[in-house]
Amino acid sequence: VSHHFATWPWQHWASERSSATALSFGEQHFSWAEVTARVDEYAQCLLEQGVKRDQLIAVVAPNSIQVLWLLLATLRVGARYVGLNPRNTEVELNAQLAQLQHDFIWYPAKSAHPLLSGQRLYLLPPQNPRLVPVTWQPIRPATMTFTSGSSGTPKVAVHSADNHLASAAGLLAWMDFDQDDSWLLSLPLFHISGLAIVWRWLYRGARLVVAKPADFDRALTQVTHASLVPTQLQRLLAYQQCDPSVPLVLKKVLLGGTVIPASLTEQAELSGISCWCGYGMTEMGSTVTAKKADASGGVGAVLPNRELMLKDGEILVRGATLCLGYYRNKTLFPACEGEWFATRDVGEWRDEELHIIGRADNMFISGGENIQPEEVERVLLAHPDIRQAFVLPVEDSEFGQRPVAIVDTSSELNDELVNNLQAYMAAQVVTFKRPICYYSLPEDFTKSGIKVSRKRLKDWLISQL
Ligand code: 4YB
Repeated sequence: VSHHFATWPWQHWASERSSATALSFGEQHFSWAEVTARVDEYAQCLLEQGVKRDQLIAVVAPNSIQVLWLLLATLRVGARYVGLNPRNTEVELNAQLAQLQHDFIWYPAKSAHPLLSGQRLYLLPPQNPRLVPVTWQPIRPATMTFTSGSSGTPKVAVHSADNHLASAAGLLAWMDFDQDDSWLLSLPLFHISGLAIVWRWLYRGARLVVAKPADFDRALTQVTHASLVPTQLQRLLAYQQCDPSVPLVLKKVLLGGTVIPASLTEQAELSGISCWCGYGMTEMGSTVTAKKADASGGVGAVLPNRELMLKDGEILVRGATLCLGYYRNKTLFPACEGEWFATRDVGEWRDEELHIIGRADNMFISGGENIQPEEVERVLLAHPDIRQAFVLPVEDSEFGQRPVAIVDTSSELNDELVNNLQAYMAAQVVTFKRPICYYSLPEDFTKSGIKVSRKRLKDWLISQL
């Protein structure tokens, strides 16, 4: 067993450390006793609107304190939480909701999508202060999370509180996070990386910081811990450089979700931020392998409560953090055929450390030669002017497919920079792997959620040809 909670974690901490600060939101602070009282109030409010155990509450919203209360209250009444990305189009959201067959929906009053299906929930003060008791049963389904679904339609991974707590326990066995430390809710609660922050907070009984969007950059300098995708860390370092007088409380960041350039973690360490590199996925409740950042491009070793093996190069995983299954048509389906979950990632062990080669689905063939786009992207990312890089195939009558690059650069992508990039690549990679042309990454890709979707990039690229 990876945890010792005989009740909801916030109630556990309310009895152990009742007046310790559990949660901060701007100038507002809540002790564990206050968090517990607030969760019970929101839980009562859900019950009064007809929410029952095992029902599904869909939440379409960016992070906010309300979404956090809603998540905790949903767990409290034995219902299930699923977050959807509010930046998705209405068509995408309705397709996702149809797949979920949710019972209730919540979105903020000022939502861009006020017409979504389902019985709408309201967060109002409860009429009746008495709470119908529900017992803490950590093996039951608690959250559902859409996978990033790089190929095909996204699936919905179902996790129990035990799965999430096993994930938190394993990571925190390696990465220090003390009870008086604070972790910023720095990634969305509709993604596994955001949910994992909440469960680490609950596991440790530490402090969670929720920031208003306008305060996010400042909040990031004032917490001790944050989970970031590499582009967020890049932005933080740029922000620090603009105003070095802002003192940095931040001491540890957990990075993940995509390739983590060593040049980035080296720069962060110079600002006194200790970086942890992780490799993980939705199905495994976030991080699977991790290490303290160093000069190698690997993703470290396997954390406690997870197992990992390679089969013909593919990474297979299992353990206490693996989801209960996928949810479809109100039914739970197994996430894997055998005991192991096949990630579709290709990896390799070098000196006791896992290295990610790339996703099997991303590989393409040019003139009979295999190109793993991530390999080319890693070289591009090492160029000082490149912040983000994607290599995608375009149809070609002679070669079948050829690689093109879509890059986010720190200065304008003009002819001079393109020539410079071409010369740089010519010195680094074999001819057939060199991008035949360079496109500038459109801005709306960088600000829409946690990672850039290759499927969307491909559609955009086709529209440019
Ligand atoms: C990688 C990769 C890597 C994932 N190199 N490809 O709490 C955390 O672990 C966390 C902290 C900061 C930022 C993100 C996280 C995550 O959870 C990331 C989990 C995630 O990205 N899940 S996902 O389902 O959306 O995508 C999983 C896929 O992402 C993997 O199968 C890999 O293909 C890729 N990926 N980490 C290279 N370090």
